[in-house]
Amino acid sequence: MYDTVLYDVSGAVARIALNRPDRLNAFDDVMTRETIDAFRQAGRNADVRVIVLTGTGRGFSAGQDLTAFQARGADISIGEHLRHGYNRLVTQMRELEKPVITAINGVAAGAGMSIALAGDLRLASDQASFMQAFVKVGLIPDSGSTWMLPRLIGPARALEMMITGNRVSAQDALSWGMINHVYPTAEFEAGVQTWAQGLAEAPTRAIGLIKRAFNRALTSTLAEALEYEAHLQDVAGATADHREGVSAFLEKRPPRYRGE
Ligand code: T3D
Repeated sequence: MYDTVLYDVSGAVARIALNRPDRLNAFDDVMTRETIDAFRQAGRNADVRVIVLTGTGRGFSAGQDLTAFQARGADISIGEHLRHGYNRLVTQMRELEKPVITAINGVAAGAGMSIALAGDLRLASDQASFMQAFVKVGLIPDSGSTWMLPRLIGPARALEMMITGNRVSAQDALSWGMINHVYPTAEFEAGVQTWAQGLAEAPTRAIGLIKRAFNRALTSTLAEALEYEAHLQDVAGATADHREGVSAFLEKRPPRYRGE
């Protein structure tokens, strides 16, 4: 269905795989468009309760395709290109009211790293690495890296990565708090699957509302956060999954959440 992205749904799990392996899944405009469309499709499908974004081959994504970049010439505004492409994708991933796992199978560089960080849960293979490659081509970090990276690993390490463009291993990324878990290569797929299955059986509406509250709280005062929590808790408290969770607890049985 797509030229540069593999999309499949198995049970409640949608898997989107960036698929330009000979370019380490660098983003050209087609792949950006198709990735956005695949997320839109997964968001609209009520049966889908978790989305996994990964890469084929040995890379997660090497960021902007520099061949395409050069072919564009000098008259195109990079800012406009970001607004219509990566910015939409990153916003979509953060605002989608379903959990998004980024399964980082290999190198994540430039905008590819920003997109890896935009996942709600970041799982990496021990072959993965992270690079704020922007400075190596005379650019500044974009696609959300300036916002996300210091929040995850603190300003000292974030700025060092940004101004040097040095590559950081999955193990260092884990110990710095950039990602959630690292798996030996042979166990990576199974580890991702276990997480995806677990989240697919979770109360999806509550997770969507948690994302909303979490995103808002990153830029709000305590008073605003308290009020927003109270508002969203009314919504969560009216869901079938909330009723099921309480019943299951009282009946001493595992809950059966339907994402409703
Ligand atoms: O307009 C806008 O929106 C601007 C937005 C900009 C956002 C950005 O992402 S800027 C940063 C762009 N990305 C980079 O600068 C990273 C470039 N790539 C690398 O530095 C290296 O490839 C890696 C460190 C990521 C991996 O190195 P390595 O040695 O494992 O692989 P390689 O041999 O360099 O790459 C393998 C192939 O992929 C190679 O092609 P070949 O020689 O086998 O035909 C290489 O050219 C290609 N490739 C890798 N990255 C890109 C790429 N082709 C196009 N664009 C790339 N970004």
